[in-house]
This record gives sequence, C-alpha cells and structure tokens, in this order.
Amino acid sequence: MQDLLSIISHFRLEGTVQSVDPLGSGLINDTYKVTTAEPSAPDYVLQRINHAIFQDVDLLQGNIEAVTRHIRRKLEARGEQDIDRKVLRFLPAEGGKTYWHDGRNYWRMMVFIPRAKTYETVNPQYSYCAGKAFGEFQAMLADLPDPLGETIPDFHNMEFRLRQLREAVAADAAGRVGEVQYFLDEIERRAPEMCKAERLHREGRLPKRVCHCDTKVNNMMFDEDGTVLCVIDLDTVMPSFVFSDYGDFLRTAANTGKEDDPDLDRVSFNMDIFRAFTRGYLESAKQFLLPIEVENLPYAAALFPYMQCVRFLADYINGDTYYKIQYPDHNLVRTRAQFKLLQSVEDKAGEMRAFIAGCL
Ligand code: GN1
Ligand code: MG
Repeated sequence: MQDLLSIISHFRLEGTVQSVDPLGSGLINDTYKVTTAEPSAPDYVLQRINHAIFQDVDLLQGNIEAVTRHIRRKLEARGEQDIDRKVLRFLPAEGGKTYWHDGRNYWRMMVFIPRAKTYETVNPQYSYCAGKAFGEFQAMLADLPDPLGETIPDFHNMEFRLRQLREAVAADAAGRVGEVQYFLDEIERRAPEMCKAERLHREGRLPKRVCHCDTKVNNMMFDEDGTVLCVIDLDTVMPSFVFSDYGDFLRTAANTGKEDDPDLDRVSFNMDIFRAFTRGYLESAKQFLLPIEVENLPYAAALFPYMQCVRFLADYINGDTYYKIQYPDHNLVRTRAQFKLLQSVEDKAGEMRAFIAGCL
C-alpha cells in the first residue's frame, strides 16, 4: 500500500486517497481501484502496465491518448452528456506524460467510471447493445487522423501465432509436447482455412481498420439500464481486421461455459447471444463493412476460439510464461475449453450464415 501511495503521488489527482484495492480479472496488467475520501472527488484506477508484453509504453500511451481524444471530441460534437463515463480519461503524471516510470515499472491512472458494471456473462439484450457499441467504436475511429502503432506487433496475425506455436513445439522447453499431440493435430488440420484473413489481405481484398482487439465481454462498461457506456482496456487498439472485435466478443460472451471451464459439458456456442450481438453489430457497422467482411463473420466466430486455443497451448508448451495462471495445468484446461467452443461454433456455421443473410 505504501509503495502504491508513493506511485500515486506522482499523478495529478483531486482529493485524498482513502484506500487502494485490487480490481478486475485481467490476465495481463495489475489493476487497483483508488478510492478518495471526498465525495466531490472522483475515484481512480491505477494500473501497472505489463511492459514485458507492451514493450513500447510511450507508443502504447500515445495510441491510447489519440483514441480517447478522438472519441471525446466526437461525443462533444454530438452534444452527449456525461462524457467522463463514456470515454476513459487518463491523468497526467509528473513530466507531462500519461504514465509514470518508477525505475522498474510503468504505471498509469485513469478516472474510475462510477455506477458502471462489467459482466463475465451477458444476456441477449446486453449483447445486442454490445454489438451496436463495437460497431460504433470502429465507426468513430475510422477517421482517426494519424495511423496508430502496433502495440504488440502481429497481435492477431494467425500465421504468426501458428509460427509461435510451432517454435514452442520445436523447443519443447517444458517437456509437455508429448501430452498435447491431439490438440496439435487438430490445430494443424485447420491451419490453412484459419489463415484465410491474412491471405485475403495480401491479395488486397480485405482491409485493416482501427479495432479494439480485446473485446472480451468484461472489457465493456454497462450502465445500470443495460446500455453500453464505453469500452475499456485500450492497450491493444490498433489496425486489424474487423473480425478481431466481432470474433473475440462472441468467444467470451456466447460461451455457455467459462473461458477456462474444466467441465467441457458446460462449454458450447450460444446462438441467442450470437444473433443478438450480430444484429446490433450489423446495425451500426453495415454502413462501412465490405461484402467480404460481412461474408466472413462466421469465419471470425471460429477464428477467435481457434487463435486463443493456439495461444494458450503455446504458452502451456513454453512453461506458462505469458498468461497469469492459477494452477499448474491452467493453460491446458484453457486450451481444452477453447477447443470445445471451436467445435461448437463449427457445428453452427450454416445457421450463422443464414442468419447474417437475413440481417442485410
Ligand atoms: C488477455 O488483458 P486481458 O486479460 O483482457 C489477452 C487477450 C486474450 C485474453 C484471453 C494483451 O486479455 O489477447 O484474448 O487475455 N491480452 C493480451 O483471456 O495478450
Ligand atoms: Mg480486461
């Protein structure tokens, strides 16, 4: 606590700090809620940026500042009320940047959004709102004046993720390859189809747009009435295929089980959530999406459980160096659950295509 207080002292905040408590369930950064004593002062969120993963913190915060500034201006121009609950606001630190380097770690602070909720599971009505909100998020950022940097190069590049997996297999650093051969075979069998987006992009048929790239359902703030206030966790906002945002939301929200569910009977793809989210997303994104993007939304729904399966499995094989784990074979349990979800998505491909055709 004392250490955290001394870090906080380098940021310009209103009010006096009353308490600092852990917040959220992210797998990458460490997050705290900073509560202030005065009712008139806002509360804050303090985050230690994982700079093993986000190696260029200056570029990272530059992206986030550009994105939040752009969205804030659009909301102001539209005459929106309550803007501090609809876009994140980062605090300046000593030295004028929106982060503080204590010599070892990088820290940032933002205003805590009061009376907002995050969920690990959502109903169809909330999914519809989420779909609309991500479509709007992409639409608002379509005219961002300067290109964003890639905070993690090749983040959602499927060819690259498969290369990483193959390198992990070749090195077999933790001696775990033997026990996961079944998943490796299943992954390789699907590899050509799953790398379709990269191929279409090389052929000049599929654009990259500014995307959020981590649209897990718990990265969205909902108001008390179920409408969406804003999306959070902007570290991975960068140019990508629209499939990223569409696919990753469904991967988390339309899973009837948990991302790391040890009981595979609980894991399947919920078509009610799929339909509601797709309807919302197409309502706000249809205006700018190309036919090839719309056509491949069912592919996107499969791509993200597949990619996450590849990433969790690679981390398991590497000896758990990337994702925080809670028990020794956690990454293997995650792999199994994501693979089960993928199979369920694959079973529903035809139904998904028919539904999308009906939305246009
Ligand atoms: C990570 O930071 P968090 O927990 O929201 C990861 C995502 C994965 C997700 C899997 C920078 O997201 O790409 O989809 O875990 N973020 C990074 O739960 O790797
Ligand atoms: Mg998160």
